Amino acid sequence: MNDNAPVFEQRQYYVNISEAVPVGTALLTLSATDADAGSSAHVSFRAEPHATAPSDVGFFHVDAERGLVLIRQRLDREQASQLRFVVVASDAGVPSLSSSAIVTVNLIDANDNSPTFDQAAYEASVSDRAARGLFVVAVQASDVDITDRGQLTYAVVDGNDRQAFTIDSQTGVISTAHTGHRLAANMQSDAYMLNVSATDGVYTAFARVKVTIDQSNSFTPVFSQSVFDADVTEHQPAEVVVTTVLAADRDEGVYGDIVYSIIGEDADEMFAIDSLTG
Ligand SMILES: [Ca+2]
Ligand SMILES: [Ca+2]
Ligand SMILES: [Ca+2]
Ligand SMILES: [Ca+2]
Repeated sequence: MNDNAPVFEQRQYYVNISEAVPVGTALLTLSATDADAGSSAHVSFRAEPHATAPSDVGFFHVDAERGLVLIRQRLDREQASQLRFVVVASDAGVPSLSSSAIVTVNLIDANDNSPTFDQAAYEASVSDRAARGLFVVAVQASDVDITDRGQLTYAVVDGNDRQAFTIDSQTGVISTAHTGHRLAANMQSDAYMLNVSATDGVYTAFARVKVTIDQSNSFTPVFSQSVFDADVTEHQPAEVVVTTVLAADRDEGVYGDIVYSIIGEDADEMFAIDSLTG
């Protein structure tokens, strides 16, 4: 006579397993006892949805006879960190009696995602008067793997001509390694194009950082002499060279270019100056 339902060894099963395990991995073995005899004590197992997470049961397969629970679908901790389902043990009596237990599976994180930069490209500018160690820009990457949070390492992998900049490997803050004046002098073009990386130790992401050096106008042009003497005889035809004046400007680029002009009543009518050559 079937007057006893199977009894699970545990009412609740808690299992920790890596999200990285392959399909077919054994999760646990269920065990239940039945106090009857014969077919009334023959126990078989199955899985059913848990009311709070009805789709979770699809990740698992239960071997009815052996009570072995296997992983049936790839797990992903980034989708769900905990899975829950019900297991039922039934006997073969007539009528059949059964009991149930709850299985809770905690997924352990594996590093299965690359970091990603918050922006694919960053832009910044620095004055050519900047001091060494000045903040330029902060790049930032994130990683959905919880064990990689706050563990990313940053580096500049390309474009850092003459080690012009440094990056804090922990924070992603880029700052000047030289004075702005040196940076301007070192430049191959009008900007530095840095390629930066963020890695979790296995996967690496990249982003571009364009740093423009703003040329400042620091110096006043200075004439080579404070007074230029020139003699002119009377009745000269027009366009005879009287003298050449020369000035210099220590700025680089357009701020170092000199334009000459004559100021003064009458003088600018009687004399002309080549604005480029003096
Ligand atoms: Ca029974
Ligand atoms: Ca994952
Ligand atoms: Ca990762
Ligand atoms: Ca993960």
